[in-house]
Amino acid sequence: MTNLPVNFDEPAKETLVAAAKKVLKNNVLGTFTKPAPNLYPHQWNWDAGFIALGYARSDFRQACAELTSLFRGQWANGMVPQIVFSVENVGKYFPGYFFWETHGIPGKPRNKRTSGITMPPVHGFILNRLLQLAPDTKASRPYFRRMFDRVVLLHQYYYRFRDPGREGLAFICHPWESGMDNLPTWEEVFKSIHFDESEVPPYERRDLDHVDAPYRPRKHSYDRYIYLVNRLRQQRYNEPEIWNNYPFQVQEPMFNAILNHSNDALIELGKWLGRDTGRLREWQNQTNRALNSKLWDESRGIYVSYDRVQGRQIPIATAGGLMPLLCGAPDTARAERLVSLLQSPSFAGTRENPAWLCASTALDEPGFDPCRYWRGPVWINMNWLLFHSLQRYGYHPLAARMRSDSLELVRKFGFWEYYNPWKNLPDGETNGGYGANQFSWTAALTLDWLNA
Ligand code: 2M8
Repeated sequence: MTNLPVNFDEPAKETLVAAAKKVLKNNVLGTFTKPAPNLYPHQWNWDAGFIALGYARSDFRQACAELTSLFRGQWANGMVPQIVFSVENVGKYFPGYFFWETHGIPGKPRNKRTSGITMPPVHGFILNRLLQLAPDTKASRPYFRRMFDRVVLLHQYYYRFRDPGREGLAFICHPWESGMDNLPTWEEVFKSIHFDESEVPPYERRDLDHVDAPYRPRKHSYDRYIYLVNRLRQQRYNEPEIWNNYPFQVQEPMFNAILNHSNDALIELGKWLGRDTGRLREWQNQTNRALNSKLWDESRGIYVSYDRVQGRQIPIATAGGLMPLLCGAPDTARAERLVSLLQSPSFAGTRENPAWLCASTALDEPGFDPCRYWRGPVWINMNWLLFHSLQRYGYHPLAARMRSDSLELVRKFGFWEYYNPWKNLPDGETNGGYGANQFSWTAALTLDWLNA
């Protein structure tokens, strides 16, 4: 593919590929790869999907192993957990396995230590991409057959347990389920969740041992994350009853766009495997319809979250609000509005103050912060998803910019977890990369973009 950043010649590409491979090599722990050396020492759900792509062309076995290993943590009801804990790294991350109190919950695999919530279901389309890159599709067929069944079971979980109104939209029950943990959107939801301090169990953060506080969530948010975990564990993760009395239930556009793009992919995979895809098609139609009828914000021209408990949209513009392009939900008129917003000062900045694509929270949102996790920084996995979204609608030059901005950031600053969206950094600052360094999905998606 053309359109590499300016001055990006072959030797530069080779250097970047070698460095990206080294990141994965240093983070691999046998059958899975941790997201980062110290901050995230276990296996994370959607990270596993992106990371698999980093191995797909050079080590197909490891690519497949990443998903196999994650799905070993799948619960009997189909839920695939946000974290599958590694026994060796006990005590190195908070909240660890014991805090979740999932031990003995019916349906959790007995021999796996997992958290009790889920994450954006990227697995369907990751699997489809792995199939396209498989060195020997015939030999890999049993793997794809097995994984297809597992991913369908996961989708069934969403439509059965997270969509009580049978609308076609799955709700998330914790900011961590969105993968975009610290969006200003969640602060808005938190405003209507009231509790006493005594309902937050004592806890000690570990993230601040590795990353400075201005780059991570504030205590106010963390207290609420922990309050919600406590509610879930007190109610023994007992679905669907638990949802009759639980304060955080949000239908978020990216989560559902990812789910539906995975439906697209499962339909293709199902055809290849000779499976019935009728139910997947129903889900696919229903979810696209519901994204458009319930989550579209006409005044701003973007998709937004819906708080099921308060019964209202949360009008905050985030990169996730552009993501329904991924699953083909918007018609051409809405797609045009999304794309013009993406190119407007809200995401692209101005001539005097230009921005790298794409800020996680829009640059003009009151809750925007260029350094704090998910409040504004650029994330490479979001850019990768937006790249494919834009390609789907034929916006090729803009897709190419999404890719070249990402590669330029990586090349300039290294394989960080997230990046300052402003091209002009404050005086005296030379590093625009934040959070964990040597971050796995940044390396993996760089490799995918470079076809390496
Ligand atoms: C971040 O989330 C974890 C909790 O799941 C954390 O902050 O401790 C998020 O960026 C999430 O999207 C990501 O999957 C995870 C591991 O990279 O880190």
